[in-house]
Amino acid sequence: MFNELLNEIKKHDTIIIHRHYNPDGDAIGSQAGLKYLIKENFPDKTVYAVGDPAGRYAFIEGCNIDDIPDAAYSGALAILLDSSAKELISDDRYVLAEKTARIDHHMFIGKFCDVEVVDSTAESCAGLIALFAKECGLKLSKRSAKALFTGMVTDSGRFRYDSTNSRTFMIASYLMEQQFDTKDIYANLYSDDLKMVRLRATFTLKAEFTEKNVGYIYTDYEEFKTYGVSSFTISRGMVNVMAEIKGVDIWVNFTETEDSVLCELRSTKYNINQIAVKYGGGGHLLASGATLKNKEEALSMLEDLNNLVERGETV
Ligand SMILES: [Mn+2]
Repeated sequence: MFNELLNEIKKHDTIIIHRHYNPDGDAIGSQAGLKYLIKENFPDKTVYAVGDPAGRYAFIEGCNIDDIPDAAYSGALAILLDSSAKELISDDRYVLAEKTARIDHHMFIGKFCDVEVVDSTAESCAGLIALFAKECGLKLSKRSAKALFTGMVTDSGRFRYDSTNSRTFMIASYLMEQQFDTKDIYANLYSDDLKMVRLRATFTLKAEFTEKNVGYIYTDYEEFKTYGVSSFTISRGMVNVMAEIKGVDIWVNFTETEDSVLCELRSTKYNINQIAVKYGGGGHLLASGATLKNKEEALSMLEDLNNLVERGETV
């Protein structure tokens, strides 16, 4: 599965690594891990990482973004990570590259790179990169392994989400052979500012439930502005205050922005991806997102989720 990718890496002197906007731990861990991996195995190559800032994942070593001119793309290979659609890619200059390759673990929507390594059974993009290193017999350093492990931990919810399988642990074990310190990974990931702890408490109290026990939170634009944080912090950051409530198998967080309603859907057992796709979004079977036009669309989505529970078809 990785031969074509390895050949393209060997063929190009310059490799530019992209990933999605609003990076999560998997996007940054994958980007930093792959950058180290290529640099350490092919020291003569020039490797860049581009995109918007790492935000709360800036603790991952190697997350720094390279400021490069358009000319750097001439004759280069662009590798796009952890992204199911080209609209999600941060820094759209990847189109200037001579060749493009993609490594992803989201549900396959369509091909948009010359070389595609997409495996939606993988818990994380970082896990796929680690597998690439292992299967191609590449040298793996401690810092590369640590970045990739961080990606695996975040995207698998500390090895708890149902995408976690025996291969996940095999790869994690392979990475841990590098004997990096996991304590500071977990300290960085799972301790929070008091402000965020309080924000989560506020959102826990905001949660409501439909007659089918679909959990939902709706934050209108006026209220959103009072929190003084990004829409992403509310939308993605608060959806899981409704996770782990007994009897609640679907939960959704609606966040109004100036011109749309961001929506994050999660479930323990229903395919909420089909609902996200119906509204122009996507993601994974049990975790997806979409951008809606207005509150009416949000209410209509909520009705679709009620119907999904009503039908009782679990994955
Ligand atoms: Mn991911």
